[in-house]
This record gives sequence, C-alpha cells and structure tokens, in this order.
Amino acid sequence: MSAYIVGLLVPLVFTLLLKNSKAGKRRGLPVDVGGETGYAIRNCRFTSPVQTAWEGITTLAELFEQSSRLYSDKCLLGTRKLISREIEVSEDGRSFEKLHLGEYEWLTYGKAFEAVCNFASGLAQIGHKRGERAAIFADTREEWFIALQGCFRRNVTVVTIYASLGEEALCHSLNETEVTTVICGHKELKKLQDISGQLDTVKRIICMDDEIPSNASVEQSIGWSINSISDVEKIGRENPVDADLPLPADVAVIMYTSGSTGLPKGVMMTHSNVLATVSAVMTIVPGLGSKDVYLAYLPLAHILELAAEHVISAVGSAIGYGSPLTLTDTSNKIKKGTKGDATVLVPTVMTSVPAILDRVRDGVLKKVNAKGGLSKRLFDLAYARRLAAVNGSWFGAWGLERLLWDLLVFGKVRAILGGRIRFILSGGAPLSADTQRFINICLGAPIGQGYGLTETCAGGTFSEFDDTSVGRVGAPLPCSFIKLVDWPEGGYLTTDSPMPRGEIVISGPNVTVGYFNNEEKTKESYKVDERGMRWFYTGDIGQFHADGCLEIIDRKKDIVKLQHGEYVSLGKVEAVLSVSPYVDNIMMHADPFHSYCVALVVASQSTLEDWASKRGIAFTDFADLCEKEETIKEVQTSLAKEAKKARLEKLEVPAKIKLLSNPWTPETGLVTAALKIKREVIRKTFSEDLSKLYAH
Ligand SMILES: *[C@@H]1O[C@H](CO)[C@@H](O)[C@H](O)[C@H]1NC(C)=O
Ligand SMILES: *[C@@H]1O[C@H](CO)[C@@H](O)[C@H](O)[C@H]1NC(C)=O
Ligand SMILES: *[C@@H]1O[C@H](CO)[C@@H](O)[C@H](O)[C@H]1NC(C)=O
Ligand SMILES: *[C@@H]1O[C@H](CO)[C@@H](O)[C@H](O)[C@H]1NC(C)=O
Ligand SMILES: CC(=O)N[C@H]1CO[C@H](CO)[C@@H](O)[C@@H]1O
Repeated sequence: MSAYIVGLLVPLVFTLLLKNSKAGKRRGLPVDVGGETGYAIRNCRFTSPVQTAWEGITTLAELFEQSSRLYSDKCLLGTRKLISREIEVSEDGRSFEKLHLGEYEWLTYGKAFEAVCNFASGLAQIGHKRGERAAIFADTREEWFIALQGCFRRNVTVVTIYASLGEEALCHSLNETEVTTVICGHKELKKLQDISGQLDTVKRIICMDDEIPSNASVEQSIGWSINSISDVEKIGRENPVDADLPLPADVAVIMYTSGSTGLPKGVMMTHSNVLATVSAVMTIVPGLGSKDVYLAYLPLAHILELAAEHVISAVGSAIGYGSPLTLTDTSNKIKKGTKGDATVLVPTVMTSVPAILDRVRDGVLKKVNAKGGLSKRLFDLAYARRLAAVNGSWFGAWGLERLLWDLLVFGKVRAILGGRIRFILSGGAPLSADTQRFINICLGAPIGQGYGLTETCAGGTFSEFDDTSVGRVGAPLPCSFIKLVDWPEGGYLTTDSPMPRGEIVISGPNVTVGYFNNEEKTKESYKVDERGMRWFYTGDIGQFHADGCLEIIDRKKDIVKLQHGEYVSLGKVEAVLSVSPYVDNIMMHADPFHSYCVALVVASQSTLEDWASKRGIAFTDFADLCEKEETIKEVQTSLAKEAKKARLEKLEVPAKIKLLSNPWTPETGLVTAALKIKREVIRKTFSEDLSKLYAH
C-alpha cells in the first residue's frame, strides 16, 4: 500500500517539474546581431558562441590525445568477431549473404591511440607527403576512426566520400581534391579499380581488410601501391615519425555530401569548426560519460555520425560498431537464431535518422496489428496511458503503473535495441511528431532532435532532453546564432504572427569555410554581413516559438508554382501522405505547366498484399498488383484520407499516382545515404511514368 502511495507521489512531483519545464522554460533568446533585417536567436545559457569545451584544446588531434591520456584503460573501439559467412537461398532463388557474428572485441583508448600514432607514422613512411590529401571511402567501422585520427596527427586533410556514392561522383570528388592516398575497404577497392583510368592523382591504397585481392597485375597495371592497414601500422611501429600537428584553422575534413542535385560539393571544415559542434553537443546530452556505450552504424562520411563519435570519444564512453543490416536480431544480414548488434552491445546511446525511426515504428505497429486480439488491445491501452502521462496529465500512467506497462508491453519493444537505451539523437531530417512520440513512449527514452547541415558542421539547433514537445528542433546550439530572414516570394515574413517566419540562416564558429574549389556556390550560400559575421543560407523555412525553439516548416526549393499561380510545398505534402500505411516512399511532382500535381508512390508490399488477399484479388506478383486499377484506387483513397486529416488544400493532393513495386534504397541512387529522396534523379529515372501521368 505504502509502495503504491510512493508510486503515486513520485510521479506527481515529477509531473509538476515536467509541467514547469514545459510551460514557460525559455531555451533561446533574441539577440541583436545587426545586419540584414531578420530575427535572430541564441542559446539562453551562452551569450557568445562556444568555441571549445576543453581549456587549451583547439584541434581534434589534441582532443583525442587528451582522451587517450585521461581514459587510457577504458574501452574505446569495439568490433564484433566474424564467426561465419553463409549464403542463404530464398524460395524464389535469390541468394542472400548471412552473417554469424560473435561478441565485441575491444581496443582501449591507450591501444587505439597507439594504433593511431603507428598509422600516422606508417602513412608518412609509405610516401604520403605533406600537403597531399587522403580520402576515406568505406563503411563505418573501427579502422575508419583510426585512419581519420591518424591523418589528423599528420595534418592531412581527409576527403570523405559516402560508400554508396556513384561512379561519376566518386571520380569527381577524388579528382577535384587531387587525393593521393585512398583508404578503403575490400569492396570499395573493386569500385576504384573499375575507374582507375580516370584517377590520375591516386598513387596508393590502404585497404582496411587484410585480405587484399591477390591480383598481382593490379599493382602493375594501374601503378598503385596497395597496403593493408595492419601493414601500414606495422611499418609505422617499426619506423616512428614525429607528429605534424595541425592548427585550428587548418582544414580537417572535406566532406562530399550526397547532394540531391548534380555533382556533390565538397564542404571544407576546419578543426575549430568540428570542435565547436562537438563542444556544443557535449553541453546538451545529459550526464554523458564513461559508463555510456554508443552504437555506431550511420555513415561516418555524414557529419552527424562524425561529430557524434568525437563527442563519445571525448568523454570516455565506448563506441561499438554495427551496421544498418545487422542492427537487430531480425535484421536482413543476421543469420537466423543469432544475435544482432544491439542485443550483443546493449548500448545506452544511439544516433538515428528519421527514416530509420519511422521503420522501427512501422515494424512495431505491424507486429502488434498482426497479433491482434488481446495483445493489440493491451498495447493500445498501455500506449494511451503513457501518452497521457507524457502529455503532462497527472492521471496518466506513472510510477507503478508505468512499471507494469514497461514489464507487460514496452519491455519487448525495448529489447529490440538491447533494453538499455537512455538517449537517442536524431538528425538529418525533421522527425515527424508521431514517430517522436511513439519512440519516446515505447523506448521510454528521450529523443534529442538536431537540426544542422554539413555546411554548418551539423551545428544549428538541438532539442533539449527535458523538452517534451514534438515536431520542433529546439533552441540554437551553444555554438550557433540562428536568424530568420524574410522570404516574401514564398510568403514567409519575420513580421508574421503569431510567430516570426522566414528562411533559416546560421552563424557561429561552426560555420564552415565554404565549398572546395567552388567560389560561385560558396558566395551564393555563405554571406558576410557588415559586422563581419558569416551566415550560411540554408534554404529551409522555419518559425520561432515563443520559448526560442525553432520549427522547420518548409523548404525553399521544394515549393513549386502550379499553372494558375498556386504554390505547392512538395516536402510538406510528402510528409503528410507518407503516413498512409500503403506508402513506403513517395515523391510529389508539380510544375508550372499543369494545374494539378501527381505522385510516384513506392507501395508497401506487405500491406498491399494483405489488402489484396482480404479482397480476394488475384495477382501474379507484386509488380502486377501495383498495375491494377483497383489497387491504385485503394491507395488514392488512403492518400485522400490522410490529406483531409492534415487539412491539405485540394490542389495539393496528387490527382494521379503511379505505384512502384521496387523500393528506393541508397544503392539504387534514388535516395541519399540518409534516405532523403533525390528529386532530380527520381524525376529523370521515372520521366516516362511522369509524362504518362499527365498524358491522360
Ligand atoms: C597543415 O596543412 C595545410 C595544408 O597543407 C597547410 O596549409 C598548413 O600550413 C599546415 N599546418 C601546419 C601547422 O603545418
Ligand atoms: C578526372 O580527371 C581526368 C584527367 O584529368 C579526366 O580524364 C577524368 O574525366 C576526370 N573525371 C572526372 C569525373 O572529372
Ligand atoms: C586482375 O586485375 C586486372 C586489372 O583490373 C584485370 O584486368 C584482371 O582480369 C584481373 N585478374 C584476375 C585474375 O582477377
Ligand atoms: C496532448 O496535449 C496536446 C496539447 O497539450 C493536445 O492537443 C493533445 O490532444 C493531447 N493528446 C492526448 C492524446 O491527450
Ligand atoms: C570561418 C568562420 O566563420 N570563422 C569564424 C568562426 O567564429 C569566430 C568567432 O565567432 C570568427 O572570428 C571566425 O571568423
């Protein structure tokens, strides 16, 4: 009985605190930055932008050296042991590779630092000269981190390239930056060999896998020297070379972003740029320290992951490497009956992108719906009770009741990610309010949502852990000033009521130097005001809430004028329509030549096939089902329903749609590695389908 009273009291107090923090807490404050008319906000707790969180530390090389001294015996890098690799053949004859992975094997901070120093020495010994650039072209893994830190110790600028980048873009980035050493995996080496004729500046390859393809003619015919990373470390260990440390203003990384249009642009980031972001994020994740374990699986060639791993390694936490295809027990590449990365690592902190969290949510809902009956009712009840609590109601599920629901319902969901997650950092794109709530409730962990761009070194805004609102991206990071600037053409003004709206522009020590070798584009997007502050123009449209938090509401480029002059915001409509259970992915299309919009819809195979079998509709395969008149009608009805719910204008709803049966993955080149759709590429690929949609 008394336990129950305590169980009730604790949450009561908690609710009061929560209400307090929710209602009035100011997180951002207006700041006078002069210059162009606009409405600027800074972080409440810091009057001037944070440059570094550690006294005397000004570069990433110094930061890592400091950590390896402070946490010498703590685990830093963990990789799972490969037990076996098997090929499984499915019923329809396709074969899949399945992995059986074992426990994590760890490298301490001290040992990792040794490997980094050896790599740095080895790099010099195999002929990489001062002033030359190196590229890292590989999936996220332990060796990536070691090679990166090794390059930093030699003041070598690292060019980063998405492992899934296409040939043309790959050639372009290596050519443009005149890279002489490429550090890559076995798989990527094959890609490089295919285009070796076009890579004039590459002289040597460092392969992260020990099994270098035993093709003697490769070295001879192409003229590259190929070493494995362990060879390079060995050479370095036997012939040490003094470090050649960089200055804060030296360029650390040139990051090629998988842009949604044209060739990728290389964003130059200095050591002080990245350090400012890392320092700012540090101040915001609560109690991060040496007890934390971080699951790393997003591309390290993305600033979100790069910054996250620097934060983790700066505070003495451990980084366990995984991959999106081996993340959970049921992931595609995990051999049946064996364990996924999360189950083995049991991480406490993760980063994610909205597309992955959306998938987790859909997966859980699908399972719940499939079970039906009592399970589903129990889940719905638990969810509603927790939602009420999270929403600030005293009568929601707190205390003992919360424990009960955790035990009965949410524990199973949590177990998917190991069961110990206490913080998720989401970035890359705005997370839908629905998904944020869902993950919040099911995992019981807060989601910190960040907003930033490669160009601002991921600096921008960050929603604080005690901010329980959804759909917003938080207040400016301590390293950033955020300003809204009028965009009259799109109808967004800083004088709008109830909230100022406009194009988001970002300033601070975090704003990068510009695009490599692209003065024109740099001038277009980076502007210096009369006070000498540099601002990056994001092209995103936002509004500021009264507490100083930012909400992203639109994107400049995605707004298209229809024939009669009405504007349609493609991104906004896509976000609404993608909630339909039949939609796996969607791209809206509109242009000034027509009075209505159309859409390409990647159909969700399982939901549509379920629907078809319930209706007794016969079909040969999924592609066939997607062609059927009645299927298209059903999906359109569902889209119309979502549109109505979100109160879209009639002309914002696609008048015609084409159902596609093949998913859009980064490998197809139709979406970026962060799973954002690439409009131009999709438009080109499906140009015939689009013109057919307009034809009749
Ligand atoms: C680091 O390398 C860059 C580019 O080669 C060079 O301009 C800079 O002077 C170097 N920094 C130091 C401290 O040597
Ligand atoms: C890279 O440079 C070489 C020689 O300058 C050229 O032949 C090749 O077409 C270039 N490739 C790209 C993608 O620019
Ligand atoms: C070795 O590499 C060369 C050049 O890439 C290629 O032409 C040849 O077919 C390869 N040989 C074998 C046995 O794989
Ligand atoms: C949660 O609270 C918001 C406003 O505080 C309200 O609009 C919403 O309907 C509430 N949701 C539930 C499920 O109670
Ligand atoms: C490249 C860049 O914008 N650097 C700026 C970083 O921030 C400091 C202090 O705010 C400025 O002095 C730099 O010019």
